[in-house]
Amino acid sequence: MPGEGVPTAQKTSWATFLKSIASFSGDLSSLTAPPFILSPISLTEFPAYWCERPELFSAIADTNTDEERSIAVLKWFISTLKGQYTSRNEKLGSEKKPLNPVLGELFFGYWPDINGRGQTNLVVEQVSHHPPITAYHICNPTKGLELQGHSAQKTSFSGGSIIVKQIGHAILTVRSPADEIVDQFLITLPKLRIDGLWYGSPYIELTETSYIASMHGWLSVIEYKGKGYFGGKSHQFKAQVYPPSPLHTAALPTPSTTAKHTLEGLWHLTSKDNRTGETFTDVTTPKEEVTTLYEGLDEMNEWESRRLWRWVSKGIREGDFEAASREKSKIENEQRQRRRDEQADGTNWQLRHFNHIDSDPIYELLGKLFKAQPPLEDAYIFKHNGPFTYTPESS
Ligand code: CLR
Repeated sequence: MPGEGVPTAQKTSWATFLKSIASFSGDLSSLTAPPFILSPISLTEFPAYWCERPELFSAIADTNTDEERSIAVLKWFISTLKGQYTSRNEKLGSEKKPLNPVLGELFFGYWPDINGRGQTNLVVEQVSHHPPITAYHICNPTKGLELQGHSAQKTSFSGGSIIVKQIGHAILTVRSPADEIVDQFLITLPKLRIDGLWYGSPYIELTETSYIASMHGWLSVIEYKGKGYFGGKSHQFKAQVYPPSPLHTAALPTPSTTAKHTLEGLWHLTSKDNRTGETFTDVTTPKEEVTTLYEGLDEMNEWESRRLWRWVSKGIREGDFEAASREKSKIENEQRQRRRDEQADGTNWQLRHFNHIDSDPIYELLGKLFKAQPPLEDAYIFKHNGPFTYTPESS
């Protein structure tokens, strides 16, 4: 039934919200949404989804050949999708509108070293507010693994759904114990469709294609399909892994036309290797959520997401939306004042943990493997060399 998931008192405001989305494209974060759809969690927490299966991340380092490594990266990537795209439905009942991070907002976390997998650390910073851009750095120094990326969205409306084009990419670097680069992967991100709006219970379906290109020429092409396609199941994918072309051994190789591996299934449940019939991914087991370094909000730096938004989040969690909106206005006014002060002083906000570059050379090089669109992209590079030890003061 239309509006089924919408509380009676909010039906009108939901209809107004849907109308405003329909006549709008660009930055959804600025639209006012009815209370029932608000999430108490900021987008700066989302990069943690990359590492909720830390043993699959660390397993990338425990491979011997370029081929094995490419498969391990694909397995880890596919296994992150359930967390990235369905966890709000599981935790909050449906997809929700996350808190729109302020410029300079931070999130720090880690996954502990268990059974020799090494500790994995996460640093996130909101590097732009208009448009919203989130940069992240995830590293496991013991295993020589580093994932660096940034995330932004362009939204539009089509056929009753919100279409979200993901802007940004991630680079995964694998280093030897002697600190030499063993491999490097360019990871692009799928397109999202947000369905179920009419019913007031939005959920994400992934569409089109994303890629993982390795420095040695291995290329994974991942296609996404939802309901209404073969078999009618939600959350289907098919990944084909192409070896480097033998004709291009010296220069950057292009993929040969036949795939060496085909992996297929449902990204929120299980998938299998078509050739061997063996299970490829299985995300039906529990995942490991990130641990924040300081549990108590008072111990955190004032720019840390959970501390910065604490009263807004509390209001949303407890259903006190007046308090939530009052506290949100405080944060927004403070931000506006800061920008005015900077303008008056002729200064600029300084990023703390990332440097912006206009064009990412690794994106440019590896993107040629699949004719990346656009051919050039900017990026945010982690400032700190070597493992970064976080303290509330150092942030
Ligand atoms: C952010 C980067 C993560 C994956 C991810 C998952 C869910 C996406 C989110 C990204 C961006 C913001 C997003 C969200 C789902 C809904 C939300 C598109 C891509 C929009 C802004 C809110 C829409 C409001 C409706 C729910 C009504 O790695």
